[in-house]
Amino acid sequence: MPASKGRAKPPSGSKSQVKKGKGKSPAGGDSSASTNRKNKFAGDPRAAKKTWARMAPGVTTSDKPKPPKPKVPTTAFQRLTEQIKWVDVVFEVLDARCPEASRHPRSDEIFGNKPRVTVLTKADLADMNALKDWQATSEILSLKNQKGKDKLIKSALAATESKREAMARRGILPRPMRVCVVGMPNVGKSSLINWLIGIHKTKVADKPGVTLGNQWVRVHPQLELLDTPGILPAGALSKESAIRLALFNLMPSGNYELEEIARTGLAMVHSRYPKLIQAYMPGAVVDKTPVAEEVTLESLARRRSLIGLGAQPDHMRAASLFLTDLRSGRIGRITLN
Ligand SMILES: Nc1nc2c(ncn2[C@@H]2O[C@H](COP(=O)(O)OP(=O)(O)OP(=O)(O)O)[C@@H](O)[C@H]2O)c(=O)[nH]1
Ligand SMILES: [Mg+2]
Repeated sequence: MPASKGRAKPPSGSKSQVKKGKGKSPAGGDSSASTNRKNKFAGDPRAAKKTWARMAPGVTTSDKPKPPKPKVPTTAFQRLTEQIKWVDVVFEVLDARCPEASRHPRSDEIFGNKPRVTVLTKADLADMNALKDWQATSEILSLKNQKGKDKLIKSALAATESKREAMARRGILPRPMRVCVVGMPNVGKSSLINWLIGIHKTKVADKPGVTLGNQWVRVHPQLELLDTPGILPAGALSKESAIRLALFNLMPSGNYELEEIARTGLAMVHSRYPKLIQAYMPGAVVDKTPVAEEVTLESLARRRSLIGLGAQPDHMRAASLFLTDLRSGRIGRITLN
């Protein structure tokens, strides 16, 4: 029937009214209402302002008191300083191949008066003669063997002794002391925790930036360790420190130019450890200063038959090889202070 067919169809005029949605939606649903409000403000920002003023009588949008901003630490540095307030002692982990460079330039400010135990890892890769000044003030460890565990635990307990005594005096029930493990990326913070407990509880890999969040691990009835992400104070580093961190893989590879770092590193190692370079590149001239002509990435590439396009020595592959050999200890035990 033509008449009923006509009624069933919504009239074209009414359809366009619903779409424009000036008033309440026919169904009164939330989504339509919010759509209508949005539409109302879309063309005229003053309309929205007026509505706010109506909602809070006597208050204009400009006078409306802003809620105080919560003091949430935003930078890694702020998060760390905040965290350290809540622990009893800090393990400051440094790399024994470059202890000075791997210490945070603002470490005294970060740690304040908090008891601190300084731990140098990777002793098996480092030159112990160059670490004489560190022996009295730090624990120098190789996590590749079991030596030094008891001594480290004792140092941590000794550093918290006064705290434990103060708690006992005030009648507070004894609890494990909290230790925050802090250091630059890839120095061996997570490995240190695993080494202490003898199992792989925390994630470890030979690249900077593996630990992304905090993790508590009980390593002794009286000690709980907090594994933390490595902190790289990129803006505050001296050029000398940055070079050492790059050489020993303590900063992300995107932060430096591989070939340039390898070239600088080869010259540094050559001038400080000429005998090691003589063994690494037999026959290379090692007694010229400042840097012997022969000890270059080019000659290393030739010696190792790293030949690239146009039968030319491949400097990039030589740079990569040198860094791998330096970091793994294949060249020898090296410390660049
Ligand atoms: N040879 C040697 N390697 C070590 C030693 N300590 C740690 N490593 C190695 O160093 C690398 C980095 O160790 P991690 O424990 O992941 O370092 P991290 O400080 O936790 O690193 P991020 O979580 O990235 O900050 C791993 O390949 C470890 O095996 C050590 O004493 N000797
Ligand atoms: Mg880690």
